[in-house]
Amino acid sequence: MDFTKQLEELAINLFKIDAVKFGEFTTKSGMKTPVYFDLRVIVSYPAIMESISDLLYSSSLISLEYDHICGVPYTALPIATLLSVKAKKSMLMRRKEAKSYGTKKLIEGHFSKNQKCCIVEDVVTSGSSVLETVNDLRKEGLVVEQAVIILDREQGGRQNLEKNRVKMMSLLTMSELIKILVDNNCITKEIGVEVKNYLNSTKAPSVESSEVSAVNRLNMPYEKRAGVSRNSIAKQLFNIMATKKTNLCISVDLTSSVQILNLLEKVGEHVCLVKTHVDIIEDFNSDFVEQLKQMATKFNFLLLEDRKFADIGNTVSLQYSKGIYKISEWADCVTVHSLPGEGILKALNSASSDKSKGVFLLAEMSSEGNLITPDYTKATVKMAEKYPQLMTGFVCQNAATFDDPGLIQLTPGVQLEKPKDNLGQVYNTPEKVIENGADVVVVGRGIVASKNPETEAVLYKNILWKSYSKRILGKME
Ligand code: S5P
Repeated sequence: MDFTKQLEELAINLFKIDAVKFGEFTTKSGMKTPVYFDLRVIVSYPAIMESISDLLYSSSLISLEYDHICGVPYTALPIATLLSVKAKKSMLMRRKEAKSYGTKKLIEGHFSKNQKCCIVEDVVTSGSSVLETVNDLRKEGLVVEQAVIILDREQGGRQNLEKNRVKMMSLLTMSELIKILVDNNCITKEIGVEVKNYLNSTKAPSVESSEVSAVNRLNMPYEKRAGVSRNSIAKQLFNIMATKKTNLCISVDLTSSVQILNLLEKVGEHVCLVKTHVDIIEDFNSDFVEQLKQMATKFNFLLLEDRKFADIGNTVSLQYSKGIYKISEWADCVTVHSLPGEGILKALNSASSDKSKGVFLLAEMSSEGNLITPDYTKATVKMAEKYPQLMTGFVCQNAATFDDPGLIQLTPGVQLEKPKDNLGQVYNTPEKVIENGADVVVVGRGIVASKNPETEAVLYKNILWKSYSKRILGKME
């Protein structure tokens, strides 16, 4: 039988065995619904179990790369078992509660860190149950990026999973199921329309978005994240953002110290971080550094020298503390490329300095055609794991780059005016970068080159803060 025919037969059979019912029901979370699923009954029908596992296997699992399969307890467990046997891949089982006796394991089965695990689930509404399982597996060091499910209720689950870097493949969406049932006279057209209207108007209940937030740095407020940071600069920066209500970093790419100080006098109160390229300043001197530091204290912002170190450890430790800039003496944090390997972090970590220090590692770049690959990004994040006290965060463009809520995503390439410059820079809007996981947003020419930098800084600050406030409530679309 061909795939479409088999899927159609499955949909009709699910209706026949009352695994899908129509009427007026109230869900666990108190939501009224004209359609209800109870896939627990499928265990009584071996032919349906077989058909579901055949279809899931041939439509998705066969094309995926993974080491283990893990079902979301409990309804999906028998399906996960069948799939594990069919695919000849080992299965993992997640306990809902850790055992109170013996080994306090949450995950049963043999596995090693960095192995890939594919999730199996029956029905997805908000995605929160899948995410609970994903979270426990990730805590054990497993890589979880795929979920195969029987039915997508199309109420926000797919988006919630995507936000958490899990790609969902479903056998049926609710609309497809309804179409099959109407076409085969199992339900009337009217019921079909009623269910469609319901789907269009009802999102997953809010209780589920708070469950989602438990596993997502994007929904955690800055003040909470300060509490889990292991780098003192990240802690300070999170606290400054929460206090000043701004996540704007200004990139003062100007070539005269007077221009920089004048600009900061105007925008200082609106930013949490000031990013410099001191090697472009023509009259750099120690007096400028003193005034910069005073301004940082006066307006309560931190200083990031965007040096983008990229040499062997020994050279970098000299570039960091010697020469005319003596960066280590005044910069709270610096940007660093991972390209040369771990030695660069080792060097900065052991560089003696009287003050706290932090590193933003470049995991991605905003410029067109840059040579960074997804593997490079992953390896960069991995490299940072050994230096938790040094790491302030990553310079990157995507939320999927890292999970640790104690680290900061610094995102440049932001402007309201235009989509790019003529030298390869690519711009996103402030709303977009916050949606993509930015915690601190770098704006340079968008403010610096405008007629009225202060007005412009306030504009960026307000849009960014509004977008962040929405994000922590889990309301980003
Ligand atoms: O990928 C990157 C990384 C950085 S740190 N893309 C960037 O644009 N930057 C820096 O951010 C860049 O060096 C510049 O100082 C700033 C962006 O400036 P704008 O004028 O294009 O907003």
